[in-house]
Amino acid sequence: MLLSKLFIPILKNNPSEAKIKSHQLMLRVGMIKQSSAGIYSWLPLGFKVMKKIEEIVRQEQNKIGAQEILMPTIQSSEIWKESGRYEDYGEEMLRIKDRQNRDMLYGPTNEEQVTEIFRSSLKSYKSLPQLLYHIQWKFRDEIRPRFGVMRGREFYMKDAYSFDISDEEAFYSYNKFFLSYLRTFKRLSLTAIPMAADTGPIGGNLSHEFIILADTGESKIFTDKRIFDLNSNDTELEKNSLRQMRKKYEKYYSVTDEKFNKEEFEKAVSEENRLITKGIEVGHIFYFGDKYSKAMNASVDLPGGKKDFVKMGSYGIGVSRLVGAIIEAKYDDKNEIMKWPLSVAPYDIALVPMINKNDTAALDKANNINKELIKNNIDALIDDTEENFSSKIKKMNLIGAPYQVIIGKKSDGDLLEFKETGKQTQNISLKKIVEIIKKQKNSN
Ligand code: P5A
Repeated sequence: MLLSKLFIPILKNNPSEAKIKSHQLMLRVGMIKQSSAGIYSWLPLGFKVMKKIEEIVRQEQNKIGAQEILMPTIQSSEIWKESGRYEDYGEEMLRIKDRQNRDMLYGPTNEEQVTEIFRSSLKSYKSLPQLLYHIQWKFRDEIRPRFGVMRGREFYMKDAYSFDISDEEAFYSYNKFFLSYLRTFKRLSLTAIPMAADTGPIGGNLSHEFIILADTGESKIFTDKRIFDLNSNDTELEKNSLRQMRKKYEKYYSVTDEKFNKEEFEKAVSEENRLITKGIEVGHIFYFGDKYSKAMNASVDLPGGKKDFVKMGSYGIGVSRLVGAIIEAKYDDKNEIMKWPLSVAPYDIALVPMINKNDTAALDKANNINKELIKNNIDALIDDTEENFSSKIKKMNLIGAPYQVIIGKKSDGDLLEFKETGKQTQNISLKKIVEIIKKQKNSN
């Protein structure tokens, strides 16, 4: 892609309305454009990153056997009246009337909708377990939308739902999502820690938030530092190993503020291991048994002829929030350098030819390099503008391709001036560059 053709409205300075670095960067490099409070259009650069995150989330859901569906954004109020949440949800719910004067709403979440699908489709325990998910826009009329995509009113969520025959089977499903979340966040190059959390308007009594550390996060957390040293490489989906995996995490005290108890904390964690800090909630999982299935009469026939309500859980990842969360974790705002993990970077590599008037040699060379990169599925952004070198580099640092090639005096013949963003340059061949990037891509 040529930079001159890219729809990328870059701003010289940080917009004054943005208070945190992710919001600043996203507006500055034109990843998003605000439409109204907490509602954004996604421009090419931002959209590309969000789609890559979505794809990783999707792959990890599929790996645990969850099946993708797509439910509507607009829901009928009837099912919410059945569950009892129509009134309870309060002002956060955007209520709409259709032309027949029927009460509709823009879905803030989909427990009711998916329970309705389940109850009208499946009747026997033999069809269980079922894990269904979709990736869809949600709307919550947040009282204080802020920090850009971090707390939006309209936001993109992956939400999954599990249906099981018993509590024990349902915990197994819960643990599958627990593992899947650890793997998803790891592929996004984030350290997300599971913390026991409150269930709020979703309900139930078992819940974990997945939180990444950040001063600008809205969640207050109390944790045993040693939980950060756990590096789960588990892949095994077998019941017992999943139970062990969750136990490994739950061994360390780690809770959000609603669950905090000073006495318990001080008893469980020695002084030198205590960490009280803030974080960003990037995912949240819940187990609520028959809360919805009972209220909405979603039952299955059991082996002996009896019926029982299915046991359900729900599992959310903030896909649009993750774009901001990754920036919070990876943006060096002092030096104005963004380092996207290659797995979600808008471009794999930036080619920066030093172009002099009427001399197209460097740009030609960049275009030739690009041909080879395309053959290897490497996505490059070429700065074909005639701006001065330092503003070119500044811009590319903000856009944040993980690798850069400078095509100037030092890129002589076969050796190219190459660097990983923010690191020392080295002079290496194109073949070697392709190797480095491919290897990194394959490791994800
Ligand atoms: C779980 C899936 C639920 O809604 N129902 C379906 C459950 N959980 S949740 O915690 O309320 O939301 C899941 C994740 O969505 C993100 N999120 C948001 N992102 C941006 N702006 C918001 N206003 C917002 N609200 C929630 C979070 O990442 C949260 O963990």
